[in-house]
Amino acid sequence: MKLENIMNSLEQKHPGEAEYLQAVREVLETIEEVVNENPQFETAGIIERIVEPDRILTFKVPWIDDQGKVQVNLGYRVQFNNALGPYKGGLRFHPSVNLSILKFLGFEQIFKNSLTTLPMGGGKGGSDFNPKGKSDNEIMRFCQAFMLELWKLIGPETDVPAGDIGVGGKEIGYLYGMYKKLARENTGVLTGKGIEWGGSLIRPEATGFGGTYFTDEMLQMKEDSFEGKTVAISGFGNVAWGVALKVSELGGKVVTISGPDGYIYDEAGVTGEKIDYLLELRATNQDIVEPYAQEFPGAVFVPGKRPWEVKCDIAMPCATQNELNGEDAQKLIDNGVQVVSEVSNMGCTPEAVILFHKNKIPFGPGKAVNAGGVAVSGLEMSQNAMKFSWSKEEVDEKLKVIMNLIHEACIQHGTEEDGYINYVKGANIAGFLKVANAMMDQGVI
Ligand code: 2IT
Repeated sequence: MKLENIMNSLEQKHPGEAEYLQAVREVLETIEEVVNENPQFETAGIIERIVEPDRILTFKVPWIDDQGKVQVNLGYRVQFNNALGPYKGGLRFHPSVNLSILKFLGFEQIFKNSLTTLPMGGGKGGSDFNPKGKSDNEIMRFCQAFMLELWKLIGPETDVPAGDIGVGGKEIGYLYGMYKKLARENTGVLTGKGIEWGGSLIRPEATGFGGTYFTDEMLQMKEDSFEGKTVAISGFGNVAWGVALKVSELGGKVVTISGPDGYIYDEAGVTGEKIDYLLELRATNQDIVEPYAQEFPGAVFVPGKRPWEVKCDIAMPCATQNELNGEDAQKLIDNGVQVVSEVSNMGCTPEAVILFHKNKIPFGPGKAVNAGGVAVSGLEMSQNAMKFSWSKEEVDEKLKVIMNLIHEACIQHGTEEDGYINYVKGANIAGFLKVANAMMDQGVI
């Protein structure tokens, strides 16, 4: 495979789609070896086919705000690859949303979903709608207007969206209500539903819990554990909340959370009622963490900065893409970080990842570390299909097994000659091989 040729042609076709090109380059660089070992992939054009989405759907979303003014947002669904199952992936509502970001997320989702071992293809969608400062009624009207277009494109055996940044249980409720009304059926067309109406237990916590289980496996490889460890995390929403809960259960101490306004340093640890408070913060649609410092004296608010300057044993970015750069990575390394695991999608820049690898610091990439979220979405689909629900313990046990399998796959494909585990390489190869083989089996479609 001529990696550079494929990248050059993609750059020409999609100029300026920085996040998408970054995600593709990272995968292609690490799978080059296995592609060269399997010449049938080249003949079948597997790489050229896997890097382009099957289709991209865009639509206009007009809705009426509380002042009676009509607002217009853009809506998207990127159906990337369905070799392993229905397109599956979240919806992101954030003003930064554009095609490059949704294509990077959809592309990552293919390999992540493959790693879960469950039958799910890859997709992603969303809108540039900004939930910040919106009333519940505005959010409901927006979700309904968004679904008025989206419902024709999705279905329980076709494409199953879920949440992502800006889309939690509340938004899924409004989206599902409108889908059900239009399609006249009660099916598992979205995951992350409420527990009383088809949702899976543990789904809200799953990304954070799964990420913590995976990080625990990484620590076990060093004959270590979370016990007594100081953990820096970013974000304060759906993902950070689950991480804070599980890390403290496993004996670690989370000392930071963050928002776009800055970060909180809480030396006493984000535990107990403070974790519940994170959910209250998220529910305000304000996207700020400063109030945490007023609520809990002893916690310090550091405006306009990221938490990676804090001395910690473990760093777990939980917010968004490229939130930890080369400079941040160097600070973490200088401060003695032992393990870094991305719970956000592509949370670290390529420069940061190179530094972790160079310094032989175990680094878990998002598509492996955060796969627990979509894995439990897959389990929600199974429960919906069976019209049955598993207990919290059953779902949690299945989640643990899946995270362990993903970790094993990373070891199998990512262990280097000196014993260092390159989790990026391991996850990409393991995720890619299944999809590529399925595409081979299914012909040129
Ligand atoms: O990035 C992700 O894996 C998600 N936002 C969850 C996707 C899902 O379908 O549960």
